Amino acid sequence: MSPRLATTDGLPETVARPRYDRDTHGVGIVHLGLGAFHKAHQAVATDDALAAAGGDWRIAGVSLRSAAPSEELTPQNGLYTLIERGRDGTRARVVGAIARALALRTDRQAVLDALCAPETRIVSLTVTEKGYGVDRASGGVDLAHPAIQSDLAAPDAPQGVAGLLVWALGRRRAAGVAPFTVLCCDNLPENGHVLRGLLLDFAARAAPDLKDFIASEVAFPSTMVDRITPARGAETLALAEDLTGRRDEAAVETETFTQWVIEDRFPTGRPAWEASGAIFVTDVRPYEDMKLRMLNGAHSMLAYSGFLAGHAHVRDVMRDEALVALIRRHLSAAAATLAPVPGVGLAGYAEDLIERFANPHLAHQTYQIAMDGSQKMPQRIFAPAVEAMRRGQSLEPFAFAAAAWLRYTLGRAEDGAAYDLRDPRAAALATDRADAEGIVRHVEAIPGLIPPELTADAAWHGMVVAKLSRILQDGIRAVLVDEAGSARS
Ligand code: CS2
Repeated sequence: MSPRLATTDGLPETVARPRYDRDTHGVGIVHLGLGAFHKAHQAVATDDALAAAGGDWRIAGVSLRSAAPSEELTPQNGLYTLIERGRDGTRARVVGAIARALALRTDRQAVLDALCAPETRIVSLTVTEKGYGVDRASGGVDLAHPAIQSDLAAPDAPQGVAGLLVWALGRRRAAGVAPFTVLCCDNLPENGHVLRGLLLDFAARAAPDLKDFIASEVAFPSTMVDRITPARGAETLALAEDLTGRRDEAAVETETFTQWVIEDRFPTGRPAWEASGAIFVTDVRPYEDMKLRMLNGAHSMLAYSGFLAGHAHVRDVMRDEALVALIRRHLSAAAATLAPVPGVGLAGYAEDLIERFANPHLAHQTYQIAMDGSQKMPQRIFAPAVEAMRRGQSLEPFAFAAAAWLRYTLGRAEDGAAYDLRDPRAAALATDRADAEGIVRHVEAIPGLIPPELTADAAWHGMVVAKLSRILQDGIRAVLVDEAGSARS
């Protein structure tokens, strides 16, 4: 059996490794949400920045729920293998940016100390859309969210994002330590703004004297983050061992493409992420909308319809002609809702997405993307549908995506096999109604999910009902073929 990865000594020449002396760089970032996406994206950019420009910018990674990430990384001194898989081959790289890996459950004091440390100048986050506890309708806290409930009840024993950040900002202020910059890296539109709104509302309820301080002193730059990162499987670990000759419990695999657009507002400094290709701009919104509506919108559409049609992976979807036609239709409809994106040609962006989705080496599950639809559909499908309506453009592609999602929320495949919806609003989505009209009306009545512009529009409603009704009656395959036919004509 190969030795476990714990140092870069003796790695094969073909494996890239940190081009800096890890021990001479201190920690400057606490990252909340130590999952595959962070390890494939921001930690890699930080590794590049450290090599190019140095600085005390290594990362203390924290997982808020599971202890597994820290159990995997700690025996490896924070090192892990990043496997980048493109059409032209597979590369392995050992990343050194993570200095410490902690779990809130088991290393609570160390996490709190790291959040309060004067050396911590940035707290970044990838906790998924549902992790924040934002009420999207009000922009404030979601009082039904378990972490918000527990943090409001016991603000001095914080468990969730809002509680931890507000508590730490309060402690820093009391100790005369400058606040950290808060960098949200999840797929939410205006993600910095959303997180700011959440913290202000949380502070108003739990620590009112901090509200104005947070409003005026803490920076929340927005970012658009992009790298397709499948959930890790046993094959990932086997491949890492093959490529490096080391066992690595923390290996991740991802595509070769990576993109990061960041609003340049870091009063407490930042790593030289531009060394890794990050673009700094004053307004991220056009890039975020492009990515959320085109990449993520097409992803959600293909995940629901592809899963129902029996495709386990995105690469299988890309071998299904009808679905590819629908992805193209979706991408151009989504592109038509966007404001111009500086420096980006949307037709070329769409072609690149088709290439990326078709990557034969990535086992990216449709079931993974299908997770948490209630948290994803608003920004990916409903917001562009509202914009398309304003512009007098066709709503068909968005109505199809909505119908496929609604069919998926029923929790059973066409052969009757049940699957777990994996959605925090699963209970609200569940209905006894089995007819399309009943299902659509039920979901339209859930507060804060489908925008009123859509629910009030008879044409939209009728289109979704008709498409869902046809899927229920004739099956997804028949509808895919029909929709693709009209997409091509
Ligand atoms: C995907 C994203 O799981 C999903 O919902 O659409 O995780 C997607 O792969 C990333 O945003 C790509 O950057």
